Amino acid sequence: MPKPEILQVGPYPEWDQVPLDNAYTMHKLFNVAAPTSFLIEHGRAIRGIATRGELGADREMIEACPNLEIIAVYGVGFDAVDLDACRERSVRVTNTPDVLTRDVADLGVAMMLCQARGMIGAEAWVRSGDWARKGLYPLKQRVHEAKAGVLGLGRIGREVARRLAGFDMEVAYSDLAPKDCTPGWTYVADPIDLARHSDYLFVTLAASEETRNFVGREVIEAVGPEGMVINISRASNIDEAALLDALESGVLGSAALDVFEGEPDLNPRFLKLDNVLLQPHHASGTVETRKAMGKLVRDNIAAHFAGRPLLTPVL
Ligand code: 8YV
Repeated sequence: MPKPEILQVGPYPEWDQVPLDNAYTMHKLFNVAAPTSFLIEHGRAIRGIATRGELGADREMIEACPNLEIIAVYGVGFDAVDLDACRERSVRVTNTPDVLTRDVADLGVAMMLCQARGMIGAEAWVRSGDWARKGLYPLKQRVHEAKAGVLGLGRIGREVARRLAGFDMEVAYSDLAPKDCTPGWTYVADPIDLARHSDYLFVTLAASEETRNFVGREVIEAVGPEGMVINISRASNIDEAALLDALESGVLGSAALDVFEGEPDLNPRFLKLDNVLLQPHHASGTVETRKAMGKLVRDNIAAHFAGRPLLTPVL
């Protein structure tokens, strides 16, 4: 039996690449100089696409593979996969929920602490000799007993909220409706009210076309000059131009961001700001979690080609 042919959109760690290369004919699109002509030549043979959360698979790619059966996403977010194109062709889609939830929440909270306490600047203060030369480092912002808002109480939002409660913060959240949750977490229906109420606003919305720019100018301004916005979801959930304007003018105090429009080439305006903490879309980036994500991608693909039920289907 010939091995199924799979289009691989981005690189994976070796511990996933080796078993994938053994089980399938992997076409590594990221190593191809002319992807369009490559797809014209090989598209008909492709039965699966293995991609990453931020890379997805657009309509053009899906249409270039008329015999496509499955798209396996290495990531919980599938907003970059054209689900309509998949539905039209009965293409199955899987993602990697749950295994990354706690790492993403950990990084979100770490980003808040790092930014609030000015840890990056404090490190530079030590290394540059400013500590010895100038003395005490400027005082920073307290986290415990502050008000935290969680926008989107899904899997990741819940884990963020649990951690924030552990830091003795007051927790409020916004979602489409009140959720069954830990007593003491306050539901605030209107995101602008939530932002107004929050010293630290976490964006943990599952991204889709409906959530594009959900955190707009009004929400950002409501967080205010003393407040912080933390984004560990997708850049598209925030109006990035409004965020930059607010950070530059001081209308918003600070931000801690793991995701950017057009990443990894982020808007250079971010690089000039010292009130923003920048991370390279790394919230799920631990060895343990990435191994679990890779295994789930491989297990879903294997289940599909063996005719077994998918482990974590989206479609
Ligand atoms: C990954 C992600 O960083 O889960 C997601 O949706 O975007 C991330 O966990 C990414 O898919 C790895 O490339």
